[in-house]
Amino acid sequence: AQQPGELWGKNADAGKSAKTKWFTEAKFGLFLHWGPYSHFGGEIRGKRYYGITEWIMQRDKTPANEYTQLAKGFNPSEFNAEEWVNIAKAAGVKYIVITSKHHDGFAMFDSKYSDFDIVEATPFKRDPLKELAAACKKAGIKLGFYYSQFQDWHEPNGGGNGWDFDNKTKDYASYYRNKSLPQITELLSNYGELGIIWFDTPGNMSKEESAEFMEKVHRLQPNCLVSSRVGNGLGDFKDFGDGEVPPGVVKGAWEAIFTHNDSWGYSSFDQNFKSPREIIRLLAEVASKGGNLMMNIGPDGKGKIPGPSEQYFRETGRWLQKNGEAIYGTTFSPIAEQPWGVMTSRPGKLYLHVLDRPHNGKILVPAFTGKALKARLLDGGKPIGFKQSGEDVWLTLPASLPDARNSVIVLDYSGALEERHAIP
Ligand code: H79
Repeated sequence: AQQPGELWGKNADAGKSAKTKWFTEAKFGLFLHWGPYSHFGGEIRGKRYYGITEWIMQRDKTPANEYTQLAKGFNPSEFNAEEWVNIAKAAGVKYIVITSKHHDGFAMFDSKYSDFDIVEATPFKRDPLKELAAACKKAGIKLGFYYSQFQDWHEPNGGGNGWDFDNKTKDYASYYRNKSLPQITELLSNYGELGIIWFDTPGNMSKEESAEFMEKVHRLQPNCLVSSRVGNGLGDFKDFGDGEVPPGVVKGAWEAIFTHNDSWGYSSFDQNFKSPREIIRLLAEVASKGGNLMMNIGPDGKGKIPGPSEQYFRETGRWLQKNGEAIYGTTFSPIAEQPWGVMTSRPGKLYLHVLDRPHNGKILVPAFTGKALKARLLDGGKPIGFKQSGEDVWLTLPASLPDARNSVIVLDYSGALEERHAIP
């Protein structure tokens, strides 16, 4: 298990290299899961599946040829890339990662290496990834592609499908050679500059195979980052488990991934969307530990972003408009989490994210080895009274804070803050 303050992996470069700089500064990303499963929305062959809908084929044990037939109903005629990117921009995300091929094996782009793609296998005909790439470029948002490199339930030699095909006799190498690696080449050749190839579930890949995928990406686009789920300890940044935040500070380039409700793909009956309050506080927590939050939305089968997702992401963006200085480009808190909230930092500044105002309005920053110079509310600039004695800084909050979800105080200081991730 990761220890507080520990550096992730041998390949992490502490986020300081030119290559990962944009990523470690970005702090907030948008994940998009979109494919034929979005059209099914949790229901296939007359049966409902609660939980993660992008797994519906596996949960239903739908035969590959039948899934292919049903996928023809996927026709996202209302898709508008600029509309999605507008929402992303308003939400304040700095990058978007979208499924180019999930475990069902369906390519959301025009592929020469499989006819199970959106252009050939559906009435939609357009290449949505082309349109999204153009809209992202225009808006200055980095784009990444999720690609399921091992699992492919459509292919006899792809990983995961044991209901149609025999897992024991599969020739995985031929699947990598004939589909997975060629499609990676297409993605890196036809969609401009990419920020990330986001691999997932490496399954039984060997270290050599994981390395081959990583090298392929870097050969085609040296600046493109690779997620740690390429497998076998490789990758340019670390992803924790789905919906997992590490217990303490982690140094290096990393990401926590969450989905807005309880499914990655669109579900017609999952309304358990995280409120703006939950997103804003999670973002602060993850930033205080030194990472990015990539939060997922599942657009529906018509190509629309669900109303609550749009609304709650836009509201998160309104908070970031006022408080972004305490998130973007910051690094982990040198001082452990406190009863009232968490901290982020940059040279000379400590940002106190007040998540829970104590009734008497007094908050303590302990183990403070610098000299406190000035304190003010980030939103509005109102000065905050403080008193330092030794390593204790006490601040007195006003009776009413600008935002009950998270009000940030900027504490300017001189000197150096020692890292005190565990305070006795
Ligand atoms: O793309 C999203 C997920 O589909 C993918 N990773 C994120 C980013 C993912 N792949 N595997 N898993 C998540 C975990 C799979 C959990 C499972 Fe199950 C438990 C698969 C089979 C048992 C849940 C329950 C899904 C089917 C039954």
